[in-house]
Parts: sequence; structure tokens; C-alpha cells
Amino acid sequence: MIGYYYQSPGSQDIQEIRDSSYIINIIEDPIAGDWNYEINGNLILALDLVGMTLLDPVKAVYFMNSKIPVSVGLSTVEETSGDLEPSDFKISCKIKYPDMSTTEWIVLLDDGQKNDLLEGDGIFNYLFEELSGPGDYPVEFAIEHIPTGSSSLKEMVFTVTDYQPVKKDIFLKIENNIIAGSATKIYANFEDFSEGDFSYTISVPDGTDISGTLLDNGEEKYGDESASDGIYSAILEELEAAGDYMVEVRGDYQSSEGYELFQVQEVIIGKYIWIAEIDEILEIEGKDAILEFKIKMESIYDKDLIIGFDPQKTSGGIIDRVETDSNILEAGTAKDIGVKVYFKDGLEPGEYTISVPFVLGDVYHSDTIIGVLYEESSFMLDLKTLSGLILIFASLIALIFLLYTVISMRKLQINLTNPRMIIAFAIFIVLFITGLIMFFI
Ligand SMILES: [Ca+2]
Ligand SMILES: [Ca+2]
Repeated sequence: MIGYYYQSPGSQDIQEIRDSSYIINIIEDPIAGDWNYEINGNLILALDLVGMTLLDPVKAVYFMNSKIPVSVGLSTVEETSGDLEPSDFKISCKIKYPDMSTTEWIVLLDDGQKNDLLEGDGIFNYLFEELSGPGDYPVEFAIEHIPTGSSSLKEMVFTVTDYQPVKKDIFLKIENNIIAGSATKIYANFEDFSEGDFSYTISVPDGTDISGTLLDNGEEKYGDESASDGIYSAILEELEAAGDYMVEVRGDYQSSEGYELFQVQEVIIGKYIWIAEIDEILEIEGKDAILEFKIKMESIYDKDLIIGFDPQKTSGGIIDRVETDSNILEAGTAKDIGVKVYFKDGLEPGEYTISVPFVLGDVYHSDTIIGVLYEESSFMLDLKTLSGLILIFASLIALIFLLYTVISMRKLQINLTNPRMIIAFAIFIVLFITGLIMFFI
């Protein structure tokens, strides 16, 4: 409900608009004087109760190549309660160029897209990129409460200058301990060794960023040799993962004219482990299903790394284990590593694609994909198997002799217990069983 208090009672023509979610009272032709009002309800939404803060542009002066962020924040005014629904508001701005021409009404968005960090947080944004020249740019803001159609206006001005201050150079150095193995020191200075605020951001191979401050306080833990010499330092610990690190240093300072300026410099450092690819299809030689090959590995890394394998990865259950002739990849070396891949029993002949899951230290995982050919004919070469086949063949000669004897038995009146029969049968059995044992073991 809404109550009005006027200095003296009198009839006023009040028009009321009522909806399920709001009530608007419009006082036509109000009597001059002080008015008070009181509003009660679960949700209070009145334009007067909504604060509009210009968050940007914050600076009064911009350079010609700038992009001007335009940002407005909505908030409930102090001493009021109730929820604010940012989507009930439309905020727009109109920018006037120095030549007096103006832009159209530009809608600021709270959509969490391109120029807006978060959707629905009541902060509306736009990025103005079309500066036409130096001069004053008055900006008119309009805020509209969509459900009630009520609106209000605000104005501010920013100035664009064509003055281009000469930027100081910034120098960045990285004490590269990639092979030596210790923490990495970075240091930076302006060309004239003047003061500034120095900070760094490092993009780590896994995509995250580390940031911090470089200091000129002479403290050892920052790697700073002497205080206030204009050389700012920081020590970076724990750059563990292999890959590229992009180090960016930013120095903020004030130009002699009082403009806030900054300069950025970046350098890429890297820790690499490289494992060669194997393009050709490798053949398994010998009766046992063991693949042997050599592979080239190279390390540009500051520590020796243990060469191991991920036992969980078995190429779909066919790999039993993997062994190498060397367990260490030394820091800063390249070498050929002999690898033996043991397959599980019962590998069927055929062509396979396996991945050998190398794990180097805790820092590098790489699956090396290899085509493998496993042929049945390869076990025919085995000497023991060959002897077994010869014995089985020899036993067949005895069998033929035995059969011949049985066929001609009646004609020659030879008895089954004839010693020739028994000897031939015994020879066949002995040769045949020995041959089988040799063939299969
Ligand atoms: Ca927003
Ligand atoms: Ca210093």
C-alpha cells in the first residue's frame, strides 16, 4: 500500500495503476509544497529507490587510441529493503561527439556476453570504440523501469586528447635456470630506472595464470640485490609442468604530465620433453609376443626424470608390462631408449595399434602410438618346434609300416603279437608323443 502525506489535507487527483507485481500512483497536477510518502510491501520497486552509479568512464581524460568502457551499476538505495530485478531495467546512453553530432541511443547490456562480466548482476556495460577526434564527449544516460515505463536521465562528460605521451621502454630479464635446476628469477626496469608499480603474470602450460608483484626493496626472498635502484625482482618457484611459460611484466607509472601510463613486456620460457614418433609398423620377432624397439627422447628440463609407464593403460588389455633399458632421462640430454613391450598370453596374430603410456617423473605423460604386426609364421623358425615336427613326421613312417603290415597280415599269416608288429607300434608311439611334446612346449 502507498500512503501520502501532504502539509494540509486536500483532495488530489491520484491515478492508480495496479498489476500483480506492482502498483503505480500518478499524482496529476500536484499541489506545490513538501510531500512525504511511505511505501509498504514485500517488494518495493520505485525508481527513486534505485541507485544508479556510473562505474565507467572513471577517468576524465582519454587518449585518441583508447576504447572507452561505459558501465553503470544499479543498486538499492540505503535504508530500503526489497529485491532489485536488474532485468526490469533498460539502461542506454547517447554520446555526443566534439563536432556536436551524436550517436543513436546505445543500450548497455547486463547479458554476461562480450563486454559484460556477469549476467544479471545489475552492472550494465558497453565499450565505445568510435572516437572521432580530440575534445569533450558529453554522455547522456537514460534509465527506464520497463514494467512501469518510468525513466530518468543523468549526464557526464569525458574528454579525449590527441596528445601522445612518449612511453618509456621496459626491460624484462629472466635468469634462465632451465637446465641448472633452481627457482627462476625475473627482473624488470624502465629504461631510466625510474619508479613504478611492477607486476607479472605467468601463463602456465595447463592454462592457469600465476601473478604477483616485483619489488625493489633489496630483499633476498624477492631476489632483489639492492633497494631503490629501479630494478624490480621476483623469484618464481615451482614451475613444474613441461611446456611453454609466457611471462608478462607490466610496469605502471605516471608520465611527467601526470597521465597514468603502463608498459608491457613478455618473454616465453619453456621446459620440454620430447619423445620421437614412430611412423613405421613394427614386427614382433620370435615365438614370444614381445615387441622390442628403440625410441629417441630429449629433455630440456631442469631435473633428471624417472622413465616409467602408466600400468592402468594396457591398450585395451593386450599389454602386460613395458620395460626399458634405462630408467632415467637426464636433464638436458637426448638419447635412444630401448623399449620392450610384453603382451599378455594368447595374443592372436594380426595387426594392432598400441599406445605405449610413457610417464616421465610427475610432470610428463605421453602416449606413443605404434602400429604392430604379429605374424604366426614367426614361430616356425624356432629350432625346438622344428625338431618336434621332424619327430612327428618320422613317427608317421613307422605308422605307414605298421598299416602296411596289418594289410598284408592275412596274406602272410602273421600274428598280431608278432615282435615286428610290437616294435613298429612302440616306435610310432614313442616318436609321435616326443614330437608332440617338443612341438608344444
Ligand atoms: Ca553484468
Ligand atoms: Ca632493486
